[in-house]
Amino acid sequence: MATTGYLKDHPMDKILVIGAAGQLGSELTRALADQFGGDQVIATDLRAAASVQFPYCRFEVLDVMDKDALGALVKKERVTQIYHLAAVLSATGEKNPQFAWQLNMDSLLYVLELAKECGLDKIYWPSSIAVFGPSTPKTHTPQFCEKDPNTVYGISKLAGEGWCNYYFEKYGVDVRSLRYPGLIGYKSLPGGGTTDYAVDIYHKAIANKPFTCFLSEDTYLPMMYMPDAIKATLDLMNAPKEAVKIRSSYNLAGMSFSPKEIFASIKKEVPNFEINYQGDFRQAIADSWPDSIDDSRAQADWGWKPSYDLDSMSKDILKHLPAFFPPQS
Ligand code: AKB
Repeated sequence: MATTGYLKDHPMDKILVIGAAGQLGSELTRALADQFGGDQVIATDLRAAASVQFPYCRFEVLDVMDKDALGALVKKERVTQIYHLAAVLSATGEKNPQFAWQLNMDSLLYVLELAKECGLDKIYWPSSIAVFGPSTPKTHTPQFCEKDPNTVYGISKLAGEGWCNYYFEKYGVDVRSLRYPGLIGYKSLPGGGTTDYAVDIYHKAIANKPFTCFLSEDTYLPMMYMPDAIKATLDLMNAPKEAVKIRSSYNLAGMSFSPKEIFASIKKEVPNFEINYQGDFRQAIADSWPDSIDDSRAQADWGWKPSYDLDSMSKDILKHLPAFFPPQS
């Protein structure tokens, strides 16, 4: 129930998801519709064609860079919570840094301003392990440590964390955030990240085709299976306000593995599977990120605990993926 601002007397939560058709959005929107009811959730995306993905909730076309359209929609619908998921990710961001900065930063500031102006109940905004950089401790990376991101995506996420904390401290905006590791799911495709290989590899495995990996075999990265990421997001958003003690963004860990290890895990289920390695510019990005994350603050503050490890994830994905993405011959 909305409790603040112009929404004081609003009897129901109304959730706006920006960038709902993306990898995280398409699964999180479903979970939000399950929690709040489909009529209370508005999925939005740039493309009208994305509406077919949301038969279970409402859908509106929205360009988050259109500040006036965003404000008008929030006010007309008496939105109480915004999940702002639209972003240009690490690999795509390096191809057009100016655009990545503009989209990632301007859209966040529009949402935070709107939250302040309208007294919205809660805002969710994802951060990433990309906030870390070459000077960051590489293993069990702590919550608070040196951060010198060297991608425009990482720079924008680090600046965004600062803005979230600022709007909380200065204006009391209840904004919550997680530093996601690489997210791996079977229901949707990733778009332009450095960790995308760990999704693509399963598609090749079910198609019985060899996989060419753009990272070297011993490149460890923090990763998480999508059901864990959805659970973490809802746990954080449903936690009492006082429990959320970090208002920049929480470290979050699921598992950590290398291409060699995910290949071995898949090979247990698909014995003929083959891999080869052909590095590209994403290797340097991966090398600047941590191998593994210390998420003890998330555990202590709001009880975070992941459920999946590499083998249980592989089994689950290989079982369900063909129904979502039939293998191409
Ligand atoms: C990326 O690889 O850019 C993302 C991320 C780790 O935030 N998946």
